Amino acid sequence: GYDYPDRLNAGVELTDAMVERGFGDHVALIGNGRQRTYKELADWTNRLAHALVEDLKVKPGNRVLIRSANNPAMVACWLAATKVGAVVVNTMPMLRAGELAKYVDEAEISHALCDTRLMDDLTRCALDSKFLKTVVGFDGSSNHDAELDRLALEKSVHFDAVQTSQDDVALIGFTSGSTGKPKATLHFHRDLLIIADGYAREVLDVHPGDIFVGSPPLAFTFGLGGLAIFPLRFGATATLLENASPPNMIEIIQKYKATVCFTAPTAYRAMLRAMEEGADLTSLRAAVSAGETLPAPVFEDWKAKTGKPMLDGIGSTEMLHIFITNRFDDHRPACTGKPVGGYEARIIGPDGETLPAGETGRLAVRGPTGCRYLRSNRQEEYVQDGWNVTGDTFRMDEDGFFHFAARSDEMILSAGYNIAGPEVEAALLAHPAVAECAVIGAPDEDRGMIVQAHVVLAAGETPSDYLTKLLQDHVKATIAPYKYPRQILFTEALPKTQTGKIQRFRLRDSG
Ligand code: 3SK
Repeated sequence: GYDYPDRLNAGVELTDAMVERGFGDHVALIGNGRQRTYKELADWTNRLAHALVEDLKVKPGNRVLIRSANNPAMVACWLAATKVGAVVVNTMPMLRAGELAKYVDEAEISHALCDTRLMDDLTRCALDSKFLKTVVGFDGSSNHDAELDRLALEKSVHFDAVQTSQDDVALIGFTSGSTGKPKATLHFHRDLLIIADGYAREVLDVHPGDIFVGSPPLAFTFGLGGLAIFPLRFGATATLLENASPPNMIEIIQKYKATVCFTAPTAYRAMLRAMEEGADLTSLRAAVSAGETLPAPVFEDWKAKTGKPMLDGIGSTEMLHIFITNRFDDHRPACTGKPVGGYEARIIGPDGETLPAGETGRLAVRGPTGCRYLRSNRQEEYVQDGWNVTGDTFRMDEDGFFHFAARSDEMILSAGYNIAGPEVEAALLAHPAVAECAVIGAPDEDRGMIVQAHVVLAAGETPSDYLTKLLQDHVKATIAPYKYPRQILFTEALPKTQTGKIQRFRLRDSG
């Protein structure tokens, strides 16, 4: 268990408490050309907290939206809002007015803090909103002062944070919508610390010398944990990139000798290519991969080039962060690993019964974090008898390792065969002509469904019947032949969420 005091404010724990613990002079955040120590971060967030309470009249429990790319100012705004007892909704910069309006209505958001470069859509959303009454700009670029910065400027660096209790809601995470409408999930102050004191401490063994880098948006709980909570909880340093393209990440890793990276398999593939061209990424001691399945060749290649395993893990916005993971000393390729300490996992059948090792079924988990949807009609679907029933299909082997098969809605039933789309994807990706791919089931008169692959070709390759046949034969030679894609459609790009997850439902809908 976690022995937190009843009164607990995660914003304070990650700032002022770190200064008290002796990390004041240590660099907490790097981004947009500046570095901030823990003392500077504590002072900054306290001044902002005064402005939120005194000027913007934010009250404990108010829902506060933050709109920004990953940068230190976004982290400071989130921490300040947490200190004043607000419930924060972090959002991605690419959301448009209509999408923002859905979040605002669903979470009844009253205040918004917005990078001034991103004001247009939010202002438009606020014009028609019955909830959102206060929108204020902050300077995310560190180049000029915006309204919130000016309000904060003269304030005291001491702030008596709201004495929230450990199970007051601190954060609303919206699911990324890879299967449709985003859902709001609630997380307590203690949950924000549990993911650090559990996963990050046990699996990553974070220490103050660590330098974090990565691509997931802070608006996605994978990013908030990996790029803000984990480094700040242990006195380490977070580098924040507004544009976390693989070349930018590679540059930062080399410049700061980053030690921990959070990103998805596609970026790791780009890093592997960069290493072949001379990039030195050996400073990375932990390469965490999540969000998409990690193909075995990427895992193997990484291990061969760096001598270290990649840490594949699965989490969910509902559970806040990773709950099953590979470990440095306990891992297997093409495998998600074992539950994080404190979590239990089992595979269940259609009636909720536990399936034996080796059988494929839905993954159910329980542990110190769990799903609480804001709208209760969703709750019973996800939480059954205290177990969180994720939308993923897994198999547990005899040694207790969990193996991903598919999201439950990615299983393709074709002529009586149950085929996991991601397995076909992994086979296709192992062919050098394939840059990216997504496999779905397409309706078919004879077979009910057929396996249909949408393929983005590698540079220099051109679509042809010959290539189609070549890829089909390659899949037949790699996995059981009945799984081969009977239809291959070549495309320039795959539809993705803003967090980079492939939206297979869009391919299904357009079919
Ligand atoms: O596996 C994921 O997609 C995920 C989602 C939310 C938080 C953490 C992770 C790894």
